Amino acid sequence: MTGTDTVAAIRAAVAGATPDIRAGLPGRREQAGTENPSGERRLAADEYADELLAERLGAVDGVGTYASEEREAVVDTGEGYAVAVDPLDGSSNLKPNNVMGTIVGVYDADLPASGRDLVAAGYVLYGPITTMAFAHEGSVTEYLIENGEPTVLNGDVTLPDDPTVYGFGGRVPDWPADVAAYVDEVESALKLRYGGAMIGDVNQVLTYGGVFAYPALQSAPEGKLRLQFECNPVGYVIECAGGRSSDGSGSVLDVDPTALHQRTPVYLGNEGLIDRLEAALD
Ligand code: FDP
Ligand code: ZN
Repeated sequence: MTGTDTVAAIRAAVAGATPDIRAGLPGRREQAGTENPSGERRLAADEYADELLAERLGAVDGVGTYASEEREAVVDTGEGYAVAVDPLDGSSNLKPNNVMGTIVGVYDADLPASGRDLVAAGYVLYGPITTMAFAHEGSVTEYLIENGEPTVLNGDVTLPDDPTVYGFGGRVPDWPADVAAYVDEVESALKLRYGGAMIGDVNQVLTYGGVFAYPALQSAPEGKLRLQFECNPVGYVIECAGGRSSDGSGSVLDVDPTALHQRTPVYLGNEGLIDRLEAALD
């Protein structure tokens, strides 16, 4: 198998798992009674999606490592790429029946790896319909997924030139003053759209243009979102779609990987908005 074949097989495996992930949600909205490696309480649905994806992705020829936000350590699955997965992003949205996602990063390196080692990345959005944005070889394709089968909706997704939305996580009083000042500045031109699931909020930015952030907080200087499983893969998608990612000072893809579950502040969106953000945080 070539690298491209493996990436296609990973994409197909993720798409193929989505009907099973969706079907498993209704009975798994309660707490599992356990915590993930980041100290967050897990839902039964988080564990279920993780087990399912470990099985499906671990079986793909050319996948050598499976890692997940829900597991302390990586799983050795053979020879090949390392896949890093957030099985159910935004799972606190399951109780109120709001959107959630699945994120996958395909690294050609041992984990924790740099975002520059990604060869592909993508995410599934479980909304009124199931869609997937998948970045490979510099471009982003959007798919509709029905019965686990992807069909192309847009073969070259790019951020619109005229951005209209923004969404920032964390409590406003917990934002550093420079983040609050930046939001004051952009909210005169952009509409607030925040749903509390990274993938839902980022996909609005990909669709309408704008800026998503889970910033550094006063109480948590590293923010909340995880580099390997969330920030790198989604930053890669946004950059391949012509946007920018940042940790506040430069591309998220350049953040030094130090630990599998490390967190980083993350800012994603149209180039001009991220340039202004970095200037504001200077
Ligand atoms: P969740 O805790 O529901 O899994 O993955 C972390 C995440 O969701 C992101 O999807 C989301 O952007 C963020 O946390 C939301 O955090 P807040 O509740 O602090 O806004
Ligand atoms: Zn997540």
